[in-house]
Amino acid sequence: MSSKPDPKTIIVSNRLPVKVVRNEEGLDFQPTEGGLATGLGSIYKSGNNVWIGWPGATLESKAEEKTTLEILTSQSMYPVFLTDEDLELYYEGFSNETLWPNFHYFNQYSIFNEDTWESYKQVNQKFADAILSQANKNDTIWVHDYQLLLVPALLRQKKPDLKIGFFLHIPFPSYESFRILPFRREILLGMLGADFLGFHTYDDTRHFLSSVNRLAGIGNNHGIINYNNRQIMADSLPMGIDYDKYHSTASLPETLQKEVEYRTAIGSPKVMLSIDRLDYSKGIPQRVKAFEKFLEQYPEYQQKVSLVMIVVPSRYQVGKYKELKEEIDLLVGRINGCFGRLSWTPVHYFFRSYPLHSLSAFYRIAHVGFVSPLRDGMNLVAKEFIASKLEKKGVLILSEMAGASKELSEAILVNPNNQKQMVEAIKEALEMEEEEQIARLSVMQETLKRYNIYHWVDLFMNRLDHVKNQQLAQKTK
Ligand code: GDG
Repeated sequence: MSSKPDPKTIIVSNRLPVKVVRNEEGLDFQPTEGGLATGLGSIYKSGNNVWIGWPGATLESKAEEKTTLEILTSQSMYPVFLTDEDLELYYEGFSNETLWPNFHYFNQYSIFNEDTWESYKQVNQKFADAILSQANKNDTIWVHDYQLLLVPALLRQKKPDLKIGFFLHIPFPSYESFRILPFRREILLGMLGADFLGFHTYDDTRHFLSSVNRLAGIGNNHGIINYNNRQIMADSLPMGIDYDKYHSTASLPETLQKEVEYRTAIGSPKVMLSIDRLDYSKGIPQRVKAFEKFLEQYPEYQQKVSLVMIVVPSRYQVGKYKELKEEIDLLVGRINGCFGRLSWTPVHYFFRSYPLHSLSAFYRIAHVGFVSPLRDGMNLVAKEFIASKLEKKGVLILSEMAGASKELSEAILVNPNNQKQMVEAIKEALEMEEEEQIARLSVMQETLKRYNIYHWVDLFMNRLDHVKNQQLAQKTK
């Protein structure tokens, strides 16, 4: 008698939650504990579940690939090996120079190129093949993000009954932006291979449904799409954070030690904080310019407040990112040169990343969290800042253009393009009474505690199950 294997869940993302690093002794495997890795950790590590993705480095020989495969499979991961050319064309090219700018409304930065599109299709096929090599009929597949938009349909073609979920971590743009893409229809049909499609916000879902309707001629009924005799659902599902982790890290001895160290070194009575990857969507120059204007307009705040700005290196091979770095360097130099004193640095700027307890110490010393992206799918930094405020004191300035603003309405909400409003928001934040700070933060903490990352994962899986059950019910009618 043949026994059927237990159904498993396969998580798929461009990057695995581990990074291969080459050192003198050979290959080293370091965990990359992002929000997604934490939230999905309990899933992929249990039973025979697996996480499929690129291990973060190109490998130089078959022997290196073999070692990587062995080590990763023993940790419930399965690698997709990419070549330097794949990375240049599929990742830096189509993903980050075509889709990323288009989805963030930076169409002037979008490059349309047949070669990068071909590579995107090929690499999506590579991912689909890797998944198919691991997937059985009753398995659940959860595909993540804009690098893998074609994967759901590639899987569906080969295994029509698979249960496939897809989550987009960045905004889905309005039809007017999306329709600019030359390969727009193929992309939509790729996504429609999924049974359930999740987005951070209601607007992202609405934009997706509108494009499906107008570009593929497929309508919907309150997010339910009927396509190829299959019921598909699209819905908004804002991603949460591991609230308890950020809350408890904020009281660790090493965090508190760093906090004292940073507070003393910065010296300024008040601290504003921003943390982002180097990215033009994050509105970093606009934020620095608003701070400059603030110091000019309200000189009484000079020597009283500093902006601590952490910019984490990212996608440095992509031309626009290099230009952005140069722009930020110049701006920070200008402000510090113009306003700085021996005893006071207006902008403390760090182009590097930090371990979690240092990040937590920065969240702790900040009176104001200054999160002002021009466009952001969600923005987890805003949520982590709130979760780290054990005494409930602190003010969040948050861009309306971040998905997080839909949940965190007690923040001071700003349009990052409106400099005057940003300047006034800084003043309001610095002058807010403690009682009001506590009232606002308490509400936001309650929201984030309840709608945490584990809740998000459960909700996603429940929705996916629900759609699949509806499909079965429809079939048996
Ligand atoms: C994409 C979407 C969406 C940052 N610096 C350090 C560090 N970080 C961590 C933060 C946070 C994460 O990186 C950044 O997350 P964001 O949400 O702010 O932004 P993206 O990287 O652009 O993420 C975004 C997200 O996907 C999830 O769906 O919210 O809109 O663009 O967790 O804490 N972590 C450490 N050291 C650092 O220096 N350890």
